[in-house]
Order: sequence, then C-alpha cells, then structure tokens
Amino acid sequence: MKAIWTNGLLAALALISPDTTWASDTSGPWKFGDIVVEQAWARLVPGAARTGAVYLTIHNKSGQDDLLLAVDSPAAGTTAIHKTEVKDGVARMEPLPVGVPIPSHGEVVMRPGAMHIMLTKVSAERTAEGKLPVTMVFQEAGTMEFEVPIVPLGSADPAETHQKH
Ligand SMILES: [Cu+2]
Repeated sequence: MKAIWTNGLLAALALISPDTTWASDTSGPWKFGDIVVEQAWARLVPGAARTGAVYLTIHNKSGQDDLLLAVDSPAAGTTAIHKTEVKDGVARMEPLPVGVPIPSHGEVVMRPGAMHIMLTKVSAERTAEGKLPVTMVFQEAGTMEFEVPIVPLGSADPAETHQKH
C-alpha cells in the first residue's frame, strides 16, 4: 500500500511541478476538410492512474454524415470515448461503442459531465509543455492530429467561459 501511495504522490508532483506550463483558454479551430474541431482543452488528474480527459466540439460542415471511428494520444496509455450519465443520483462513466455519429451540418459537443475523451497513464514528460497531442480518425474526413492545451485542475470550463463572452 505504501508503495502505491508513493507512486501516486510522485505522479501528482510531476503533474503539478513548476515545469508544467498551464493554459488558460481553449484551442482551435482546426479545419480538416469539412470537419472543424474547436474549443478544445484537456484536464489531467494527479494520481497513480494518471487519468485525463479531453473536451472539444466537432462540427461537420459536409452534406454527408461522418463517423468518429477512433481517438488516440501518443501521450496516453489508453484512450477511449466516454459518456457520463447520472443514474439514481450517481454519476458514472461508460465507454461508448465504436463509432460516434457526426451528423451532416451537425455538431458533437464533449464537455465535463457528458461525453469526453478519457485517457489513462498520461505521460508527465510528454505533457510537460502544457499540451496534449490528440489523433482522431473519421470515416469520411480521415485522420487529424492536433494539440490540446492542458488547463489546471479545478479551473472553470474554458469553453463555457468562452461562450459567455
Ligand atoms: Cu471517462
């Protein structure tokens, strides 16, 4: 038990070390064909599991439906798309089945308390500059890569702050 706790503490210290550069706003938009990704940001949770979450908005400007087939990050051990649902007053996260529909002229919003990209075993080294690399594979638009700013834990949702302006 003591070893596990120590590892968690070390991971936490690594994540909050002064070497880490924090962002204060979202990033994007990035345009990939008819897909636009914007208001992207990430949050890392200190602890032994080194989990994190990415939030963003995907727009499909095409006349054709698209499908988000896969997400990945070279800085994370595992990557999945989760949905948080409240059942009987208890919030729980569940992985979504492969293939998130991005409807024609529609959007998919990933935000805290709802859909998000879930990461585990996030590398402190690869995120030391305050950015998290993300890869998304769309059926129609293809593969896109971008870097998402990491916002300090506990700060307000920068996408919501943005929308209020
Ligand atoms: Cu999750």
